[in-house]
Amino acid sequence: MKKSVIVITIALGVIVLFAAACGSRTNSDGTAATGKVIRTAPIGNLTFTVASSTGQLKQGDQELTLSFTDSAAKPVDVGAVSLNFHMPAMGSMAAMNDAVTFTTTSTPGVYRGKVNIGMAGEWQGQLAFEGPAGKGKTTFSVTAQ
Ligand SMILES: [Cu+2]
Repeated sequence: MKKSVIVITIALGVIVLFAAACGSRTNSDGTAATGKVIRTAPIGNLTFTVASSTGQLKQGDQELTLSFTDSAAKPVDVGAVSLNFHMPAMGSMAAMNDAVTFTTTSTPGVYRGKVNIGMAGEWQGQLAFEGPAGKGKTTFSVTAQ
């Protein structure tokens, strides 16, 4: 009797561990879960989406997901991407530029990014791509918390 209770407890523990491992793997490779949307807008005839686990840009180090999709919401490989967060000079404060460092994921058209946002406030995202889908460029505003 005691033995079977222990076996069931261990089995449940293993299931929980597997579920946790699956969840984190899906998130870190960026294929299925791209997180919560920070900003999505058209770029050329595609749509870009910047997302993170919180859905908000924040001051400091963070990870973002950037994806490009067509009108059917299918990811599109756009080749090389760049995203710079720019804040114009204000009074005695010099202009700031915090560029995102991107890596590709197993899904073409979905990129993982790392950025260190220097301060809270209003930033201008300067986004561009160049590659198999041609060239695209846009800017968008976003407030860092
Ligand atoms: Cu500033």
